[in-house]
Amino acid sequence: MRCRIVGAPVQDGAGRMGCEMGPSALRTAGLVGAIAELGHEVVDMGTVERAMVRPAVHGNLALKALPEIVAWTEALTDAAYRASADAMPIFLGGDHSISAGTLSGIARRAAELGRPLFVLWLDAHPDFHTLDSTTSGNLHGVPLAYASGQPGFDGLFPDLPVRVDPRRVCAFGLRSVDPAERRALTAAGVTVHDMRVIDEHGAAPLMRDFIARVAAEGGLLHVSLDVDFLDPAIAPAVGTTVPGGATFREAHLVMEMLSDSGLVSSLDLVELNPFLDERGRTATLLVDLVASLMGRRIMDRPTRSF
Ligand code: HAR
Ligand code: MN
Ligand code: MN
Ligand code: MN
Repeated sequence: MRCRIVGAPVQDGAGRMGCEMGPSALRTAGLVGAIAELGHEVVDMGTVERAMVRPAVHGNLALKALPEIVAWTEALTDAAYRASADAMPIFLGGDHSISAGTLSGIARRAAELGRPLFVLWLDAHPDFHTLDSTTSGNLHGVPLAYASGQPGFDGLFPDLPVRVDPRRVCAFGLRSVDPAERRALTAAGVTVHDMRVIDEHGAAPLMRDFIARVAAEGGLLHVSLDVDFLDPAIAPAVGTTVPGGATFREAHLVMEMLSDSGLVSSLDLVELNPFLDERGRTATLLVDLVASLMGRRIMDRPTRSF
């Protein structure tokens, strides 16, 4: 596999500063070496530069840093489209607002390849607010709604070249969903495997079904991994911790099953706030999760062999 690392040091979409340091921390924790060690070709493409900020106004006065996030989305859409030309891009956030751009660029790429794009959204939150429905005004709460063509972004965010079909999105690990998001997720047909569902069924059968769906349609699969998908006890370096998250083994199992599937074509690593970390342990855990996704195994054995 050929991988391209793309730094996206965005922090204006989160409620507190620090995610800007995410790409540095992931590089310091040894991301490139961990991937190369598994036999992949890795190129670190460096850091995306924000586009020029233009004034942007909206009736929702709670919105924070709208012009800045619009400018980042512009730049990241283009970067994601280009980085996915002949390789698997790994986007280093940055808060989750980067996915407005990464998803949009990847969706355009998938459409040109004539492949349906599936999205696995690993997160405590669905990030399915519109500019009208968010009450916090933090724009890391909107990227999935924007990229899947929910209304109200027109004229402010870049026009979507191609939208992500929300019926091909699986939100996995949710445990903090606002009422407006709940209604919109259901109406849009997003598959929601919240923690309640994962507790009852286990992660494996849910993942197996989703992976089978992607394979059956010959799809590409974009994985968007928010640090708060993980339980705060193992991943403290995030501004929006929610108790009851994925355990160490649940998270690794998801990555191992994705690796066995061979379907993952792009990845976001988002919401890492190194200022809140404890001696790099969250960054190190993320690097280990990426290694599992890229083929590191406990024994030399895929899950389907027994
Ligand atoms: N739904 C809440 C809001 O819109 C919380 C959003 C928090 N988002 C993230 N990314 N940390 O998932 O403010
Ligand atoms: Mn998120
Ligand atoms: Mn969120
Ligand atoms: Mn989250």
